[in-house]
Amino acid sequence: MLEVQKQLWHYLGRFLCISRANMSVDYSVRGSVAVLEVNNPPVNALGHSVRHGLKSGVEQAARDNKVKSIVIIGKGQTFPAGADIREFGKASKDPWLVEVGHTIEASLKPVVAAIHGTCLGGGLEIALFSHFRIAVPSSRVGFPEVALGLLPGAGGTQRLSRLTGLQVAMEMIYSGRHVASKKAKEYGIIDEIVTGDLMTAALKYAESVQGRTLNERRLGHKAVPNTDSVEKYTSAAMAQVKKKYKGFEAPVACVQAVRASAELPYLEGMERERELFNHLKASGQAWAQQYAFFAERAVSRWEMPRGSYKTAKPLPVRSTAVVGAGTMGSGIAVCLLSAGLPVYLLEQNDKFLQSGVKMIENIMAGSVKLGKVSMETAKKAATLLKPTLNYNDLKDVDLVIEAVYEDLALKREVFSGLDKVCKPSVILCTNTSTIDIDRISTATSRPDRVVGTHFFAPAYHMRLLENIYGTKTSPEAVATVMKLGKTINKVAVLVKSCEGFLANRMNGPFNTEATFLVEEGASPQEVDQINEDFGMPIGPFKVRDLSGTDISWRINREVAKALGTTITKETRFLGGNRYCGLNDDFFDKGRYGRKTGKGWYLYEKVGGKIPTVDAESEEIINNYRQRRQISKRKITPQEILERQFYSCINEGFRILEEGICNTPEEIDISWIYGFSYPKYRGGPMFYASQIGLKRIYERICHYHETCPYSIHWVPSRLLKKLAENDVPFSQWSNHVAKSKSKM
Ligand code: 3H9
Repeated sequence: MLEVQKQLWHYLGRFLCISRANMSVDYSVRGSVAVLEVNNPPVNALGHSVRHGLKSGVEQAARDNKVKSIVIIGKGQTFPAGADIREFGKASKDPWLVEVGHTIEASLKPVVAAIHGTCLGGGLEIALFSHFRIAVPSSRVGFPEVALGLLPGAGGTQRLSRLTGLQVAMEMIYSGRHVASKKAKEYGIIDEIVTGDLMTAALKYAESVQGRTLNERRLGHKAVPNTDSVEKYTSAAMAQVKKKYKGFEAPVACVQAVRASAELPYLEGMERERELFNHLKASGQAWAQQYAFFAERAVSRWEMPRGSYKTAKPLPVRSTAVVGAGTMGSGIAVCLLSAGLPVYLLEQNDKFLQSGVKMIENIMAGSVKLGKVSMETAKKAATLLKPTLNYNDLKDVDLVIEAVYEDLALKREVFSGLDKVCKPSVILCTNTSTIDIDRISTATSRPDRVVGTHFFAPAYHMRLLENIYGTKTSPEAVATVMKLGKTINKVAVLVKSCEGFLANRMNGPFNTEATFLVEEGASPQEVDQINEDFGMPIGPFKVRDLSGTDISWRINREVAKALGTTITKETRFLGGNRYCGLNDDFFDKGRYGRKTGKGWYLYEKVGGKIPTVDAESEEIINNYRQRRQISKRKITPQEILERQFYSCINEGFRILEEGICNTPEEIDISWIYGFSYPKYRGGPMFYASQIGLKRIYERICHYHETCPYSIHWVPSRLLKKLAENDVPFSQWSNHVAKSKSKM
């Protein structure tokens, strides 16, 4: 059979003048134009065989007298979207991308890059080595390497500035921004935007440039414009990098590399780019960011005991409803509306409803102002929003998201109301952040249709969507909300229902330890600063002031109620676990956080954002310690970091052990998109693998001994096993699967 295929290919190739330099680039001659069609699905990444195919294709075209010009084009959905990231970390194989590029640039026959889809990274570098670039209107170009902890390493930093000038090149490269064809043409990156069939347009364009002198088309020969402003552009770019990408190494190196394009001759600039690229490539940050790239894609391959992404089909969602127009409900409505979905917004009275509508309008207006949403989308959203006080209006919608207060009785009442009016195929979602899905779903006659969709505040901004299945939730319901995540531009992670689910459950010990550390002697500002230096956007006490000390106060009372006890000024243990009532003292003084102008910090006004340290806050903490005869001790930054992050890592291993999720990737992505954990550290589980599980396990055992009354320090069995057997990170999931099957 294989032999027959080979023969067929041989004859077909001779007939159509098609050959395959290798399996990844199809070479054909159409009239006087050689066409190099990159064929490496899904994104035509420039792996070794593509690089080899492109180089040998250009060389073959050079030898063929019939050929007068060359087209490089991508087969399938896109022009090459970059180097093959999976090859990073392996021994590199010749030809490397720069060599391929210089072969293209040196070609005496004009080379035209014909762009569609996403022409990114190494793909854009190949286009910039070509003499001409044409693109269809829907295509986008850019250098996203920075998101992988890298910089464009095949001449991108030296060549883009020669076309666009320094300012645009610096900004495009340090931000990784994708640019649509129209803008790319304005910048001079694209020569012509073509419509209709790209291949036909490319052949026509390639014929039109035959015989053209190519020297002025070779970017390596061109000078960078406005080099006298290099200092000005560099300092402006560095200021932006410092502000927007604190802690990330790659954006700084991106600016340095583009600067070199203005200060050094082309080949020396290429050398500088190489040096900086190699430095980044070997760094822990690049490793972590590339891990995060694949982890983000891996979490979409969800699995639950009764089904998986392979077998379950999502139901179509054409219309939606949100129940509850408070802060979360309004934020969720914005997400749905921005994706073009009609939304019924249901409230119990007109006052709450109007306040929700106003909130949605304000969020939309703010997003337009920040350039996050187009005016067109905002106008369309306004027409898609249908405020209502009537449950019956929800009878035909495909999906409902409940976002009322975190109160089980109220949620059950809402679900029972929905059960009465909604059509049989509806998917009923709850935005609960803690309550077991089964306790809510049993209020309906169709628990298989009930699923958790936990958004993170602010819902229109944070990208995590934690989807939660209960014991009865159907794979179809899960598939629908996982797809919904994509539709509304969230990163959806599937978890099994349990108290706190994945993200908040891990956040518990992280936050509890922060309070214990202050109880023992650290100051809130010290703890916040150490967290911020680690890479968290704001420290845990500033976060608490943002959400309100009243929230933690209420949650603690709920916990006590569930345990059949109450919290008093003297409470030091709750359910046998260490308890710290410091937050209660702030609450008792009316210091609820930003909303009252003071909480753990003092703010410039009610609703203010600038925290300062004040005497009253210090007094509350000192009095608290005195009352309990706690003598303040000096706590090292190392201890602060270990106690907060190692306790949450331990909880992460328990979550894996209990089958709440299946992989460490699901945990890491939840922290990156739910709590803005620094991507350059990969996520708490990846971070643990970098520290080494033996060390993590030892320290957890140490804190278990020194803090015996905190259940979160009881070492996870899975962690112990992995640490003792020195299991590499890539194998953790296999061990999770095995330990689950034994449970
Ligand atoms: C670079 O170019 C360095 C050079 O400057 C210098 C070198 C010397 N490699 O995202 P999707 C996989 S660095 C390997 O779901 P979409 C991806 O893992 C690179 N694999 O699709 C997934 O696999 P799976 C610079 C890649 O339509 C599948 O393709 N370029 C690569 O939502 C589909 O991906 C970038 O950083 C790759 N480069 O989005 C671009 N890209 O199905 C990174 C994707 O097994 N890529 N895959 O999970 C993207 O931004 C998006 O994938 C893209 C498509 C927008 C292209």
